[in-house]
Amino acid sequence: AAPIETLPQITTTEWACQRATPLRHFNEIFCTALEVLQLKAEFIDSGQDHLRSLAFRRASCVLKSLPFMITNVKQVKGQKDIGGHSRQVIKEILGEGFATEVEETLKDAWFQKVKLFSTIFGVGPATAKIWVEQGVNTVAEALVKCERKNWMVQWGLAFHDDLSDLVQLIEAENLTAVIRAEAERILPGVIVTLTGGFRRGKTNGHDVDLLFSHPEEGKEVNFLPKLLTQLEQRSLILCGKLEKSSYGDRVLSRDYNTKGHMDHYEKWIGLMKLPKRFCHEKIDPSEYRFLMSNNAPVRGVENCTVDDYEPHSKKQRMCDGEPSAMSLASVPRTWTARRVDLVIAPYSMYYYALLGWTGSKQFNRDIRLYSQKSLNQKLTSHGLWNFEQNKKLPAANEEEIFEHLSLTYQKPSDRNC
Ligand code: DCP
Ligand code: MG
Repeated sequence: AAPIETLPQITTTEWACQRATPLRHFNEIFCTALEVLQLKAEFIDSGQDHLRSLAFRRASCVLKSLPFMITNVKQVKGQKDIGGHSRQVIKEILGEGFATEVEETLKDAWFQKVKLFSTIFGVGPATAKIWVEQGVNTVAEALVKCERKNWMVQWGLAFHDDLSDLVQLIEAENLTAVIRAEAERILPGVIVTLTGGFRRGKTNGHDVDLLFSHPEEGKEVNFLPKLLTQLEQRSLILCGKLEKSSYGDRVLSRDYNTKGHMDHYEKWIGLMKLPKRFCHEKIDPSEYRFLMSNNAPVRGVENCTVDDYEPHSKKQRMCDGEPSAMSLASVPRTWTARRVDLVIAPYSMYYYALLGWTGSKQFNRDIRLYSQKSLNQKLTSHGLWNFEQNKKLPAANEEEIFEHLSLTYQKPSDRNC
């Protein structure tokens, strides 16, 4: 082995938001292992604080940002984000090629089941754990055995086969193009951005996250229900729920708190029916519209409001009865069910929403904690509050948010913490 003095030394920053974390890096073997332990800790501690699971994540984050591969555990000694447990895992992998705890976790039936169930739409680790304790072993059993399922879980279970298969970039891009064409007809000048993992350069993901806005503030009001009605006419909607925005004026105050919610924007969360063609070839949206059964704009959409848009609650009731999600899932289809989130932000908050919805989740945790601890500023997906100046700081692009926070700009593909 090379003497430690000749090996590259880690020089890292205190916060993950102060450095670039690319998607592909040199320490995959360690990060994959640490993230298994992160997940295990998250499952065990679900409902409690996430300190243990986050410790593994922070260690993995440092490793992802290094321009070289760790070849000797002494290289990570004294790194505050790489604790004893993580160091042990790295040491074992360096020596044996694997870490016993990780291998055992992956083989553990409880872990496998909680992991499987917590990927179901509408099911989190807490519910997944309850199911496992109740003796549920498979998705098919969950469908039969579990009672009091909400609409998300019912549809999530019925379409689990479709949904467990990752969304590919081409599908996300085709869906974005089709939705953009529809959106543009309803509201010319509308901004439609594919966010989430795809914006960070991932080539697949568990869902499609679309953020909308309009440069003329106020124009975004009532846009989402109109768009949804139109998409429904285009046979793109399977099921979903539109949530009203819930920030009101509070978002402008210093006491504003997202309290467990990711944010308070108006949003639609649901499943869309993506034509199977979407995964094979680039779609021309104008041609796609021509192919759809109803080519004409939907009458009445112009005056549609959030309260008018309720087809999904009807569908939810429907799936308690006979024309169940299950029977729909089992017939041959020309489409695949996909998880889609649609979010709309007033333009004055748009770049904060963009930053938040681009993620990663860990990047958000880090940059928000950094803002609070290092700068006494409160960053959310709605804005940035400076407590010293007692005011909200506007931003006309993402770069300005980093400037407000005295951070070097990190492009989306470098936010893969
Ligand atoms: N987000 C967050 N906190 C959450 C959930 C989401 O900050 N509890 C933000 C960061 C995410 C973004 O929203 O990157 C989109 O959420 P997803 O769960 O879709 O995450 P990704 O798009 O990053 O992952 P995937 O590629 O699997 O969809
Ligand atoms: Mg996503």
